Amino acid sequence: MWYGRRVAVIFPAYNEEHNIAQAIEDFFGVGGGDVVDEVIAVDNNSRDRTAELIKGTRGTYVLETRQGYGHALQRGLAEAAARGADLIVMAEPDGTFAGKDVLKLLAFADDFDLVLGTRTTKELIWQEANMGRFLRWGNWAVAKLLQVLHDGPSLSDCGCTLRLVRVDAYRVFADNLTVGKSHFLPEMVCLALASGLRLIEVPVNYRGRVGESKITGSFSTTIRVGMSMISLILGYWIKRRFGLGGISSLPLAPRRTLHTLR
Ligand SMILES: Nc1nc2c(ncn2[C@@H]2O[C@H](COP(=O)(O)OP(=O)(O)OP(=O)(O)O)[C@@H](O)[C@H]2O)c(=O)[nH]1
Ligand SMILES: [Mg+2]
Repeated sequence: MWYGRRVAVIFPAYNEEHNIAQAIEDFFGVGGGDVVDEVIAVDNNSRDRTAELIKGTRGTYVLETRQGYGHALQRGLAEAAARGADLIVMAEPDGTFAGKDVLKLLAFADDFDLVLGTRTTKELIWQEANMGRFLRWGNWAVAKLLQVLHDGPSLSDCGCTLRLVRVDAYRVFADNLTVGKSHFLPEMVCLALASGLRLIEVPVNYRGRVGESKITGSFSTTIRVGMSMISLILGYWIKRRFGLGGISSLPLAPRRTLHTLR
């Protein structure tokens, strides 16, 4: 619990046997163990021991058969909301994120609807991390495109899974999420900005991966995902500009007034 609000962590997991159990424990242990109420691990048709290992922990096992990072995360979000979470933290179980950084996201959860991690802060990129110059500036450039075209706050990372969304904010755009593949993250941001939600980025640690990489470990996959993100961002810009696809008609989240400030 975080000041009376239920916190759920969701992990998309595809063949993550090397670190899934440790990650579940790490995130349950945040803040001494009283902060995270539930860790939901979404098994995405893993062919290794991921399912068996999740079931051996106090985490919640969910199977998503539609293959893809976006499908796994969409399922995790829906599951967490249905199970009564107030604050949902998205993360990865591959050792790249530190459970303790959840506290940084929670620190902003009162004032913002979405709190996005950024992995591009030089001092927090660990030596073993897969965040060389190309990936770092590539993530930054795509994030800047999103920021400028969608009138966002300062953004410096388009691909950081570690983020928090308030469940009331998630419900505003949940039905409009469409991306099931690896370019899912910017869609959430485009929809949140179109809905007038409040976003902020906070720097998080980015460590070396445990187990085999599935997305940014390969140069060609990275380029493909980057291109998909750019066309998604441009597509949403066109939809907003010309009021297509129901984007301009998303229900606007209520703006904060003095009365809603705590
Ligand atoms: N690529 C991929 N990842 C999936 C899928 N389903 C779930 N995932 C999970 O999504 C997360 C992202 O994949 P990663 O391989 O970590 O990709 P990345 O974070 O870009 O890069 P590295 O962490 O450096 O390998 C991991 O937690 C995967 O287990 C899927 O169908 N494809
Ligand atoms: Mg990863």
